[in-house]
Amino acid sequence: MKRLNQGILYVLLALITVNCKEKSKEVTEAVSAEDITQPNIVIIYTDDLGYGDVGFNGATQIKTPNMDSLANNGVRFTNGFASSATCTPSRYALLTGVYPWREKDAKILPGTAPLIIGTDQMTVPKMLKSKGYYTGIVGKWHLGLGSGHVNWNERVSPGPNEVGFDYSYIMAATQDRVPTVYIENGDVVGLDPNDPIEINYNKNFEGQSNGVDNPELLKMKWHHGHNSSIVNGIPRIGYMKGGEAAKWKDEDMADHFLKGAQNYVKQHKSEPFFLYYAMQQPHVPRTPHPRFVGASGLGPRGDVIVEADWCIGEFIKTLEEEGVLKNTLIIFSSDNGPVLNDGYYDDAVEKLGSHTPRGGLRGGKYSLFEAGTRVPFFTYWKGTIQPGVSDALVCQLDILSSLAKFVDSDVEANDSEDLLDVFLGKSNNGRENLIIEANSKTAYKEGDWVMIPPYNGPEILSAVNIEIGNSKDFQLYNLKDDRGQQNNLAGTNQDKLRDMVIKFEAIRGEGYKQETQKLELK
Ligand code: NG6
Ligand code: CA
Repeated sequence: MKRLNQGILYVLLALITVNCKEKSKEVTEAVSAEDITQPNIVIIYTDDLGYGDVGFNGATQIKTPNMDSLANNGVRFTNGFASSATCTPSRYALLTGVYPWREKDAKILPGTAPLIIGTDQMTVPKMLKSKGYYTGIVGKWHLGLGSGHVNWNERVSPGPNEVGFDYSYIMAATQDRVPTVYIENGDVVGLDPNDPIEINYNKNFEGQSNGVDNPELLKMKWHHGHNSSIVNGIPRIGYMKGGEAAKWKDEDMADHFLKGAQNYVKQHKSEPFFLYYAMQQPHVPRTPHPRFVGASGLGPRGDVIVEADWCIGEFIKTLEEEGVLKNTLIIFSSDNGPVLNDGYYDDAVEKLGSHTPRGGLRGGKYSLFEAGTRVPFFTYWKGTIQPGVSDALVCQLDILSSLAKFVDSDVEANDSEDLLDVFLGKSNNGRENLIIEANSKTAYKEGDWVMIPPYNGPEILSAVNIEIGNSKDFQLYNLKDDRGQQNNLAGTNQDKLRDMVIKFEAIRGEGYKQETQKLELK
């Protein structure tokens, strides 16, 4: 009996030893494999850049050599989509992998809006963080901060750091909205405690100048909206008092965010990192650094696109100099389509010449037509991704699931599809369908077809002069023969229309009916 026990003990000991050896083998393997299989990930995201604004999609008047070089040496997507035709909903979908129409607050937010991503929600940075990545954002946030009333003079929270980012250096909302300050990990940068910040989106503070009563103080004139507090001679949306020392200088913003992105790479090059570099160009107010004034011949809108292209070139140089370019997957896109006059007189319309920000598509920012959501889109990974052009249907919504696959995470998401092979240029099997959103209204895309249900409201958003897609009738377009959406086939192709409506309703659910006028087919 004793002998038997001893025997069992020996067997057990032997098993434990083998097991331990295997474990330690696993660990060493994992560490060395990690070095190879955990490439850095960078998302470069522009603001209001149109499909046709870039050389790689055919622009000739605005020169974008740095973006072109990446796009032409990576996979350039001709059918790449933002989830929405405006900023907040697109960014919500990009980071959470959830369709923005599922979140009622995913609408263009004021600078005082609370955070709309739940701190318990899955996000791209949260998922990557769980796989050992250091995660950071530099640039535009516009997803709300705090949980109600924000005191800008204390740490502002929850924000990016509470939804997965280890590091954040952001502007709260947009360049045209107060507060006009940078916020690093929740703290306003350079704030003088003796000059506290107060923000109000409804009412000005006593004795403060504003865009309506003080035209003499303006160096940029407002066209519509944008007539509240004046900061740096530019009238903004919302009122702000105090915080003088912390206010950003608009012309330096591009350099400032670039430096932030470069420093982030330098500081984290020795660990797997994720960076969301959310650039502010060419959103209004367009304030190129003096180095870029006149660079495009198209006025400030063209100039800031040239400036953004330069920033991207400098950023890539940093990746190269720091020795991480070959180990970094880059995803480039824009949050929504183009707009010319978005509230300021800045010559965007007058100096447009023959440049076509829409690139032959219909509509623009705010629109359910193609130009609202079909945006510049490419992936680049030096030495790994084979150059190519893909017409697969891909959406920024898919980045979460695709990156989850990339880093071997078991995060599952409903709306976000794993298109990793498509993003890496190994497959052309994109999405079967996609729901796009503009101003809380939605449309359905499948293959070459797009179906827009009937919606109330003006056909043209007159202030910005963009066709937004409203019609009292169903619209059905076949983009293969009709890229510019000129021939509505709803009347003549009822079978296709019916099929599209049924599939749309199956995904969209009942909710959208509140937005539509009538959905009964004739
Ligand atoms: C609109 C602004 C527009 C822009 C947009 C947000 C007015 C009249 N217009 O409300 O200028 O700021 O919001 O753009 O105020 S986005 O790209 O961030 O969605
Ligand atoms: Ca935008």
